[in-house]
Amino acid sequence: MVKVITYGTYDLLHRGHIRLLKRAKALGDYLIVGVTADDFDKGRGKINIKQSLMERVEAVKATGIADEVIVEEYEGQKIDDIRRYGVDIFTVGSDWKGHFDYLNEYCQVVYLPRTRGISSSDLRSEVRKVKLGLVEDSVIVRKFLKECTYVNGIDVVGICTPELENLHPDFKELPLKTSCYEELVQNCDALYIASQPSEHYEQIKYALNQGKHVICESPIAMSAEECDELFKIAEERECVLMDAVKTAYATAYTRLMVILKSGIIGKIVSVDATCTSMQGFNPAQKNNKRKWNSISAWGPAAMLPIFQLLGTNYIDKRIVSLLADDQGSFDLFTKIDFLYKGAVASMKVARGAKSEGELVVTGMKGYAYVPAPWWKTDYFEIRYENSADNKRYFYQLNGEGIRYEIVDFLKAIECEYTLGSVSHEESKEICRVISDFYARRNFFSLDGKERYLTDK
Ligand code: C2G
Repeated sequence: MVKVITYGTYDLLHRGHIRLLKRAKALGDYLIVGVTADDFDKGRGKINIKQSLMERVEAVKATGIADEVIVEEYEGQKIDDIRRYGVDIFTVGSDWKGHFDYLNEYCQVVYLPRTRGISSSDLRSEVRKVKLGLVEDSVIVRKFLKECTYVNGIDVVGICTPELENLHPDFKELPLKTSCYEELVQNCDALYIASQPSEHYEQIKYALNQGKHVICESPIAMSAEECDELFKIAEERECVLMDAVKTAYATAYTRLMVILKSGIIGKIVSVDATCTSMQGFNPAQKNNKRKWNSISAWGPAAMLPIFQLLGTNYIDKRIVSLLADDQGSFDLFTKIDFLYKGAVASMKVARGAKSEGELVVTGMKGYAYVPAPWWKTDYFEIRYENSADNKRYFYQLNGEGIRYEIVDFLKAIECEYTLGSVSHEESKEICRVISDFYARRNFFSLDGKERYLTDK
């Protein structure tokens, strides 16, 4: 019996795939089809696949051409499969010509001519593109714009920023450039908002009421109540409202959360996260007005692992800040301690102070160590008393997580599946902590002059 094997993603199964499968089958007596898992595809740069792995496997099965369907999960699996199943022929479309010649050592390699005029990418882009508007001109928005170019199905149509005359050249090509927010909203289906946190609530509310989807840099509002209200409007209007916290979408971070929840380090007793960056901030300069302060710029990312591992129901917290001036809206440094039933957590954030930006999760059997800068890492370690038991984990990180954040936003808009990386509860608690900072609840000042301490 001649055994043939072929691999593919098979997204939105089309006649090109079916012709390939039929010809592959005709090469022998038994056909094995390897369907590529989402994670493996992500690693090789295929990110916005429309169908889930299950749907794609089912679609291949439904053709009735394959004798056996397997899942391709890791680099190098092809060699393992060829040996394991005693495969005689490996085949794939001619778009891969030469790429798999190394398999000749194990079996015969056949490249079949690719069917012209059809592809999953064409089918994907036939789905109407989402017209996206950007709010504010800043470093993160420029990164977001760049990442949009890697994602199918999104079309950036314009930008709104108060200082149009100083617009960064990266945005010059956009069709619409305006300082009128309403005009931008009118001309798009969805918005990416990265304006000042104090502007988020009004801007999001307006956009949602116009039936537009919103992804907004966290915090999405300045109080838990406002945050709740926005999610309610989004639900009523059937619009997507999502926090943009890129770390929440970084593969290493999401894997770390899952691994820790599986109990690999035992019961978690402490989560300690530090994020500092002095880039783009000069304390001597007086025009830091439109600059995000430490708690807004870094607070959401630092709170994320705390809330995702220990929940949002802490018993108490203490906020300690070093403020830049008498009005006290700009914190150069902030440290927050959270007290939970059976655990503690702390976060340190700073734009006017420097520290090691690491994440450490303490467990009763071992600990997780994520080196700086942990919020955009591709690597972490699980460590134990006996270092021989230590494990290292590596993952591919594309676009600091922003690329996957955009894919997730699009999936949410199309009502398919989403990763749901930041829950409403987490989003709301982030807003609450930040509002407590401004209201000086549970607050100490480090300047030695003020002492605020009120009940939570
Ligand atoms: N194909 C084809 N004609 C088309 C489109 C695709 O013959 N018009 C073939 C491809 O060459 C491939 C198979 O159909 O052999 C599946 O295509 P994809 O789902 O696009 O998978 P691909 O990314 O090519 O994965 O590691 C190699 C792979 O797993 C192949």
